Amino acid sequence: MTPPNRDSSADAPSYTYSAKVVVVGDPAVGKTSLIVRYVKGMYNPSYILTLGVNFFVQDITVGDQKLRMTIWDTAGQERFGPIRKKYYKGARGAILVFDQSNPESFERMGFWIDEVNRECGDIPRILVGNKADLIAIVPKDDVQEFASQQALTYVETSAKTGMNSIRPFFLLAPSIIAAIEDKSS
Ligand SMILES: Nc1nc2c(ncn2[C@@H]2O[C@H](COP(=O)(O)OP(=O)(O)OP(=O)(O)O)[C@@H](O)[C@H]2O)c(=O)[nH]1
Ligand SMILES: [Mg+2]
Repeated sequence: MTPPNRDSSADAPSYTYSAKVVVVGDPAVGKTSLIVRYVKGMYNPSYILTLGVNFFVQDITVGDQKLRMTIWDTAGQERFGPIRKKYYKGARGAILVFDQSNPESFERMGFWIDEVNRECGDIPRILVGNKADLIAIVPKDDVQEFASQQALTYVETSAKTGMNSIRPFFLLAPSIIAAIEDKSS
């Protein structure tokens, strides 16, 4: 039997699996910037808030498999909540982003985890502390404790400098593939 999400057509063998990934977190934490840095290698210092949702497509090679990630860049602003919820459907991975220089964005992580749990269930996820180029105000010990409580892998990134900007996606990909293969066996 062909597993779900495995591309079995003869003329489209360019990837092994495809999966939707959602990137969530408070407004202005750098969700769009991280994705654009990863997918396009670019950085824009001005804040252009995301209206509703955008998506990007990126292939990731993991061993001898290729995962086509459709990365859904959601809007952190409260007023887009109802729109955002529609776009969680079918997501197989989540990247949870806060801004290390903005404690409130870290305190709100519980809200984002609850929303992902409610809308997507138990999908693989990664915790990202962005803006590592700025002075970190969120205590690193608090982040480590939260990550271990929630069983989350934690990555510090800077979309501005490019530091670790591909890591969240590369760390997530093997877990997504494992989850797809697990479900199809
Ligand atoms: N110093 C610094 N600034 C950053 C970094 N990443 C993003 N920014 C800036 O932070 C602001 C907000 O970034 P966005 O990527 O638009 O934030 P967002 O999370 O997508 O915001 P919403 O779409 O409203 O949810 C912009 O001015 C970015 O240039 C970073 O790593 N370091
Ligand atoms: Mg955005």
